[in-house]
Amino acid sequence: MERVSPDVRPPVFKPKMSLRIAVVVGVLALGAWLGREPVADLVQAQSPAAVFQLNDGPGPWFRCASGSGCVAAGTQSLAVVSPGSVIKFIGGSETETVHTTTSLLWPLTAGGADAQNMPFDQAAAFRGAQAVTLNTPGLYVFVCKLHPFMLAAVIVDDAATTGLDLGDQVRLVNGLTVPTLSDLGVRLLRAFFVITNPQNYQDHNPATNPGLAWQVNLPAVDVRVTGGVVLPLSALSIDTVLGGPFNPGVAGVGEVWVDTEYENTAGKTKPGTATAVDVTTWQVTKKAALPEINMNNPHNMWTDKDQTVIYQTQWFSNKLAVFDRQTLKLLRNIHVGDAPAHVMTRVDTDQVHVSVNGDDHVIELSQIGKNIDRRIPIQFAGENPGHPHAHTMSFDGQIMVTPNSNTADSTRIDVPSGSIVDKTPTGTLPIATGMMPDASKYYVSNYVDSSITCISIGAASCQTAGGPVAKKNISLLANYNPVNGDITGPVGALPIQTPVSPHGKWVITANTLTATITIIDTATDELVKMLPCSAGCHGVNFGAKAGGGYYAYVSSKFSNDLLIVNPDPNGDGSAGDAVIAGRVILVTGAGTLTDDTPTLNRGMGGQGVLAIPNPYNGWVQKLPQFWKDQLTPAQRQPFP
Ligand SMILES: [Cu+2]
Repeated sequence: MERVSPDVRPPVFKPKMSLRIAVVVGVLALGAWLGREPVADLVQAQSPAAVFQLNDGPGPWFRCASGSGCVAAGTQSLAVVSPGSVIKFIGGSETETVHTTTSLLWPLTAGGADAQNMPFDQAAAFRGAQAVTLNTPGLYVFVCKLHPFMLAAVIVDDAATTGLDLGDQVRLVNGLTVPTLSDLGVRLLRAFFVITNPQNYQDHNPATNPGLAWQVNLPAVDVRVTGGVVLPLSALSIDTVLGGPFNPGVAGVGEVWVDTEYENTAGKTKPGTATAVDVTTWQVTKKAALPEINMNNPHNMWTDKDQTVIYQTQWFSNKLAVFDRQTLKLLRNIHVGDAPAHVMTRVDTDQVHVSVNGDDHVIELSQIGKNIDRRIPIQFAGENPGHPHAHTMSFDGQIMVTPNSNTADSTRIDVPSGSIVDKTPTGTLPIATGMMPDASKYYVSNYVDSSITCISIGAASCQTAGGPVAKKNISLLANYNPVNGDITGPVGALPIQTPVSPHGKWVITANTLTATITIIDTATDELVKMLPCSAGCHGVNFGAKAGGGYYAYVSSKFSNDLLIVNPDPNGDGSAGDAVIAGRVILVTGAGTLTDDTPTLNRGMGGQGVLAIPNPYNGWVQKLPQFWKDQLTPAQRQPFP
């Protein structure tokens, strides 16, 4: 069992007797933390006590904008209120798309019941306002089911107790219940303070962070946790050193694009750029901000069969942008529907499929996005919208699968007819999919459950010790004790992208909470490896390695780096020897072609990843000769 390196696994907080001292100056500390208002004013119930403005970020996507409960605490997404307070969420002029304000976790009553009015959710993503009254003291976290890095936290504090009440236990929306004073509770709290403040993101660039320090200072305020223990929240602060850039020993083929979704530039108000790394030199060669369309949160990309354009979703908008891969010239900006998330092509026609995350369908467009050809529903009439996120297409263009984040299931579609063939229940908040190169089975990552659902297409193909089964749940937390933090094997919490390698041997998953990469061997459908990644790792995609084999490229939201994973250094087909082979900083350099000037959060927000040339079975066979010539015979035919 290897240990995760210190830059991704900050010291786990262990309760100590010395901390079990009620701090009599707690109220004063809170006053100092707030720095502006006496506590007495804050605990006055008002209606609403906190108004969260939903916005396109980055950082405080749920920004506490008004109300006596808003506190400045190294985050703008936290409110402290008294019991009986009304909390309001407004999806108005500050965001271009729809969202949900869904309970991620909430406290339990003294009797062990859910806090009143919990869980809070909506049947579909909305524009407009939502409100909820919070009565039970403790910690509440709200999340957008479409964009699950959008977070708001509310502490309902009983003024009669010492320290801000986080509650004895919290329950996650999937039912998992843990003490607030537990490893998982602590990880979630820390993650909240990192995610909601871009100043807490990791800067792996020695040019701007010479000591490669990573410090996250939580407020010096006392909180009351499990068993009435009072401790300073600042005990959970992070102070460590990050890894710097280094190049892999073996070059890649072509280039890799990363959506640096949180990078701000001078020429537009909305965040996000698409960054290209030449993987033969590991230099950042291109960065597209598309200021002429105020490109909004570029999230995921794909390319046409000739590898000439980049299809670029804008996740906080309703449009798909298409730009020239070499010149960055904008070709098209097409309305496709609310919160377009992922994009892939259909290999038999080179048509384009965009998942409409804020709605109930996938949009099919003609080549280069010239026209909208079809609207393909992903659920049956009368059902709640599925809010599909990262769909995957099969090698032959015949099958599409979607993870439906709103309805906890996955849809399989027959693409030529556009009809639903199957719907399979998954875990809570399924967000991404990956498919075998022969379409024998696919994998769905379940964000809140921290699991992967293997689903067979046709004959039972999900492997177990007792033989193949139709469906299998692969827990990413089986080797983790959420209370004491013990890790006894590969672990991943809050998994996101989960592609299958072009030759079908491995499933590689980026796990955003634990900052770990986990690898499943498709021959057993068991976890075989864990590697460290940067804060909020999110995107994974494969690209060809010079001379044969593959790299997996991993992006991280709360960081400015791209990691290069060599899944199989000894070439034996097993990923048990996988290593981090390199790290590239995603900021512009002297030779970078760009259409705008980066200003803030430079290179940050890593999400969608796309390798050129496209190495996947079905697509690789259609590459222009120029690209085929750079691949080995096995790469040109990855799945015999
Ligand atoms: Cu959202």
